[in-house]
Amino acid sequence: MDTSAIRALTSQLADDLAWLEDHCRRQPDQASHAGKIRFAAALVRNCIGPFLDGQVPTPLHVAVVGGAGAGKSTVANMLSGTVLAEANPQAGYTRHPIAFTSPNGAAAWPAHAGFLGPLQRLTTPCPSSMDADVYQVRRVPSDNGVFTLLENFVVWDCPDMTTWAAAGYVPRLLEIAGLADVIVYVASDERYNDEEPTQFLHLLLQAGKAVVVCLVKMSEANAEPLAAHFKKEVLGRLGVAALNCLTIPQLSADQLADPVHLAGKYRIPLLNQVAVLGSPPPTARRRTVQSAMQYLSANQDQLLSVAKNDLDALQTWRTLVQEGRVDFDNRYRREYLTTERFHRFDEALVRMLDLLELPGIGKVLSTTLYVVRTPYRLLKGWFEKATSRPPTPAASERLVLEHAMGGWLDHHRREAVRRAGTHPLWAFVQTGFGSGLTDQARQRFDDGFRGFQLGMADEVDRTARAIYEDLQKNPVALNVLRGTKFTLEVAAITGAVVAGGLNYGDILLVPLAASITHHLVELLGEQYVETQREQARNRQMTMMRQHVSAPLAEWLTEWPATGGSAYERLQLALRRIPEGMRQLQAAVVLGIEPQSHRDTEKKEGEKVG
Ligand SMILES: Nc1nc2c(ncn2[C@@H]2O[C@H](COP(=O)(O)OP(=O)(O)O)[C@@H](O)[C@H]2O)c(=O)[nH]1
Ligand SMILES: [Mg+2]
Repeated sequence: MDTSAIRALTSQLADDLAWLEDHCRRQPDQASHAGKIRFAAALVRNCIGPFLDGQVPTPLHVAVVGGAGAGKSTVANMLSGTVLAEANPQAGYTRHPIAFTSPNGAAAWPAHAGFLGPLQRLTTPCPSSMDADVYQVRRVPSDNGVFTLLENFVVWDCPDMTTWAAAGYVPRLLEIAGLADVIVYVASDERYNDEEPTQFLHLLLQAGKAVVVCLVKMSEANAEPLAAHFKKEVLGRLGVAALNCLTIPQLSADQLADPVHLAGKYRIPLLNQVAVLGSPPPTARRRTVQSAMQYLSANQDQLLSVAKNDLDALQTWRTLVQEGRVDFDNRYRREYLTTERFHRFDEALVRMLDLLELPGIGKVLSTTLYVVRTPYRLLKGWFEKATSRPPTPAASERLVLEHAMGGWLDHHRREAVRRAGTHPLWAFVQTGFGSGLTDQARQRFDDGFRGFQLGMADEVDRTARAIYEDLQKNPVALNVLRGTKFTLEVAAITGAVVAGGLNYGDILLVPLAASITHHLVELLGEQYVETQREQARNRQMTMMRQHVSAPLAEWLTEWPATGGSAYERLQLALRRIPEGMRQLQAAVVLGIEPQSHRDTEKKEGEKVG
C-alpha cells in the first residue's frame, strides 16, 4: 500500500471509530465502552498510522497517567527534569495533555492531518487547567551534563483518570495513551486501589503498552509493604503481578522544587526503567505498533458490540415489518380475493360448454338434445334463481388494499410509541411518522399499485381465455370430448327408452336422462373452471405481493437506515471497520517484517565490522 492509501485507510478507520464513539456516548451506561472505542481510534491514528506512514521511531512517547491528584504532574517533572508541569493541590487541575520535549525535540513529530484526532495544538503558552480539546508542547531547556530522557522521549503530562463518563478530559488522556510507547502509571498511597484508574490500567495493559508503575507519597517505611500490597491486590488481579513497581516516598518541598538535584535517588531508577523499555527505539516502536494491532484485531468484536443494541432494535423493526406484511397479504386475500368471482371465468365456462356441442350434422342432434333437455333447463333455472343469493359485490380492490395498508402503518406507529423508551430507534421511527413517513409510504403504495394493475390487466383475461382456447387449439381432444359427451347422452336416452319399453307415458324419462348427462358434463366443466379460478387467485396474490407488499415491506425495513440517519451511518461503520482493520493488519505485517529484517542485517553488519 502506498502512503496515500495508508493515510486514507487510517483516517477512514479512525473516523468510523470516532463516529461509533460519539454514537456510544449518546447511550446510557455506555461510557466505558465509548472510552475504549476512543482508545482504539487513538491507536489507529497516533500509533499504527504514523508507523505505516514511515514515521521515525524517535522520539518515543511516554505518558504519565493515574487518578486525580495522584502526583502525575510531579512525576512528569521528574521525568523531564524540570518543574514545568504545574503540580497543583487542586484535583483535576491538568485538563489537557502537555508534552515536554528537548528544545529541538518536536521537529520529528508526526505532523499529518489527523494526528491526535480532535486535539488542536495550542500555539501560545497557556496554563494546563485550560479545559478544551487541545494539547500543548513545552520545550525544556537543555541542562548540560544532566542525564535527560528527552533526547529520545517526549514526556506527556495527562489529565486524570477519574471516570469513563467524563466526556472532556478523559478522552484527551486516552488520545495520548494511544500514542504512548511507555506508560508511567502513578498511584498515591491514599488512592492506589481506586476502581476506575485500575480499569484504565487494565485497558493499557491489554493493548500491550509497556507500563512502569510508580507508587508515591507513602512514608519511607511504608514503601516496601505498599509495593508488595499493590502487586498482590491490584496487579495480581490484573494478571501482571510481575510488573515492576517503583516507589517514590513523600518528597519535601525542596525536592519537589528541584527534583534533578535533590531527588535523584528516586528519579534515576525511574528514568532507567523508562529508558530500558524504550531501547532500542525501533524495537520499542515496533513492539508498540504490533501490540496495538494485536489488541485491535482481538477486540474488534467487543468494540463493535456497542452496536448490538442498535442491531437488535433494527432486527425487531424488521420482524415487525414482516409481520405487518403478512397481515396485509392475508387481509387482501380475505377481504378481496376470496369474494372476487372473476366473471370472465363464468363466461369462459359457458364458452367451453358451447364448444362441447357438436357442429354440422351433430348440431342438429345437439339442438334436438337441447330441446329434449328443455324441462330440465327450465326447472334448473327456476331452482337456481330461487336458491342463490344475489352475488355480493366485491369490494374495490384498491380500497381493500388501502385499508390494509392503513392498518399496517398504524400498527407500526403504535409499536413505535409503545417501545419509544427502550431504544432510540423507536423514537426515531415515531418522529418519522410525524414527519412524512406515512406520505412516503403512500407514494410507494401508489407506484406499486399502478405496476400491479398494469401487470394484472390482461392476466385474468388471458387465463380465462386459455380455458376454452386450449380446447379450441386441440381439435383431437375437443372431438374426443364432444364425442364422449354425445355418446353419453345418446346412451342415456337409449337406456331410458329401453328401460321404459315403448310406453308413451315413460317417454318423459328421455329428457330426464339427457338432462342428467348434460348436468354431469356441466359440473365437470365447472369444477375445472373453479380450479383455474383458484389458480388465478393465487397468481393475483403473487403479483400483488411482488408489486405492492414486498417492495413496501422492503422500503419500510430499510427506512430507519436511510436518508443519512444515524442507523445508516452505523451500518456503514460496521461494514467498514472490520474491513479496515483487516487491511491495517495486513499493512502492519508487511511494514514490520522488512524493518526487523533490516535491523537484523544492521546488527550482523556491526558485529562483522
Ligand atoms: N509534599 C509532597 N507533595 C506532593 C508529592 N507528590 C505530589 N504532591 C502534591 O500533591 C498535589 C497533587 O500533585 P500533582 O502532581 O499535581 O498531581 P496530579 O493531579 O496527579 O498531577 C500537588 O500539590 C503536589 O505538590 C510529594 O511527594 N510530596
Ligand atoms: Mg496534574
